[in-house]
This record gives sequence, C-alpha cells and structure tokens, in this order.
Amino acid sequence: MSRTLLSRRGLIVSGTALGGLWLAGCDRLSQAPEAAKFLDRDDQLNMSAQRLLLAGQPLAREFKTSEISRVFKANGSIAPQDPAYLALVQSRFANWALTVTGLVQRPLALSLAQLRALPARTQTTRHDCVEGWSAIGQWTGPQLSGLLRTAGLQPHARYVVFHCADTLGDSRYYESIDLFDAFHPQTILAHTMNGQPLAVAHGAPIRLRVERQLGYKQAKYVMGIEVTNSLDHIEGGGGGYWEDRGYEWYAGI
Ligand SMILES: Nc1nc2c(c(=O)[nH]1)N[C@H]1C(S)=C(S)[C@@H](COP(=O)(O)O)O[C@H]1N2
Ligand SMILES: [Mo]
Repeated sequence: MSRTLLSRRGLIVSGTALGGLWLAGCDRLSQAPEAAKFLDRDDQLNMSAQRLLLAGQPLAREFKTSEISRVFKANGSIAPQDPAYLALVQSRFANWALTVTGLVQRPLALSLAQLRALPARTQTTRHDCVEGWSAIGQWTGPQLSGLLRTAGLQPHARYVVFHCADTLGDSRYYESIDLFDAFHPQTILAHTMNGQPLAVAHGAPIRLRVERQLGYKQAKYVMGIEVTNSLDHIEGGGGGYWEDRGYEWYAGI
C-alpha cells in the first residue's frame, strides 16, 4: 500500500513505530510495576494528542437544503438478498441491534429506537463516487464519536471497522476508518436521509457518513462496529471490500 509521508494514517503509523522502538529499548524497565503505570499513562497521552490534532480538522463543505439533488443514485448493493437481512427488513428492524465490540471498555448493543433517540447531527453534503457521479443529500444521525466515548476505547485502539449486512459475490461488504475520521464531527451513523427514514437502497437501517472520503467508504447496512488495532486479520486485510480489490484505503477528497 502506497502512502504519502504526510497522510494522517502515516502520522499514526509512525507514532506507533516510534512508541514501539522506545518500548523495545525499555524491556527491563517495563517489567517494574511503576513503569507499567507510566506506560498506561503514555497510551492515554497518545489518545489526547490525537484528540488535539482532531480539534483543527477541517469540515467537509455543507450545502443549503435547496441544493439537495432531486435524484440520489443508489449504488453497489441496493437490495441485499442475505436471508438474515431480509428478515430484519420484514420486521422493520424491530429485532435489529447495532453492536460495538473489539477494543472497547464496554461493548454495546443498541436498538434502532435507541439510536434514533440519541442526539443527532444533520448535514447536507456531496457524495462523490469513483465511478464518476456525485449527488447532494441531507443526512441525520448520531455522531460516531459519541458512541465510541460511551463504549470507551482501549489504549491500543487504532481503527474502526464497519461490518455490513450485504454480500457481494461471496464476500461481505466492510469498511474501516482511522480515529481521526472516527472522531471527526461530521462522521455520523445516518438513520435519516433527506428527512425520511433511510431506504433499503441507501443502506437501511443505518449507514456511515464519513464526509471527507469517497463513496465506497460510506458503508451501508452497518450491523456491527468493531474497534481494532490492525486491519490485517479482517477479510482480505486491505481494510475494506473495495480496498481488498485494489482501491486506496485512504479515500480523502
Ligand atoms: N454495504 C455497502 N455499502 C456500500 C456499498 C455497497 O455495495 N455495500 N457501495 C458503496 C459505494 S461504491 C457507493 S458510491 C455508496 C452508494 O451509496 P448510495 O446507494 O446511497 O448512493 O455506498 C457505498 N457503500
Ligand atoms: Mo461508489
């Protein structure tokens, strides 16, 4: 995977690499209980440092409601045929729950009603698909940052992975983002599009909106959120369905 030195992922990776080097030199020290305490604090400092970087992150452009596209193309999976998903549609997602698992302090399972009751952000943004079309839509849903704070990240958390309900060929759709995008204010789990409950074609019951990234990062049919420190063990290891097929993992625009 090629990356520019200045990519945000590069910053995290090199930060981790430096930490690793430093730790490698301090093996004996780290066996002492006092040092262990210090190391814990060091991890927390990494997280606060990341939060500080986040504070200065620019927002994606937001549009006026009058600029919402009259037609917003539905693309990729538009009617998943997976039996478990069809059963959820049948029951209007009454038995659906979004799970938050992995490197968290408190795993969560939230019903659609619970997600809809959370404070929500509404944003009108432009979606850009690599296939060469764009559309402006209005999205409403809770910020991902709120959910992650409720679940509490473990110190080694690096990525947030979205597991989807749809299968293309014989692979499940999935996506992943780093903590910069996960805590970005415009990163939301949209349950509402243009003021209406999200339609199946657009990813019901919830889909990710990570506004500074291309269309394929906007995971639809999100069933589970997994916090990890590596993407290597998931599906093809590329961090997403399309990334496993050659697309760039970092799809910033
Ligand atoms: N689960 C899932 N998410 C997905 C896809 C998909 O096929 N399955 N397609 C991606 C692509 S390439 C695009 S452009 C957008 C399309 O979103 P839309 O159907 O709301 O236009 O969803 C993205 N998220
Ligand atoms: Mo796309």
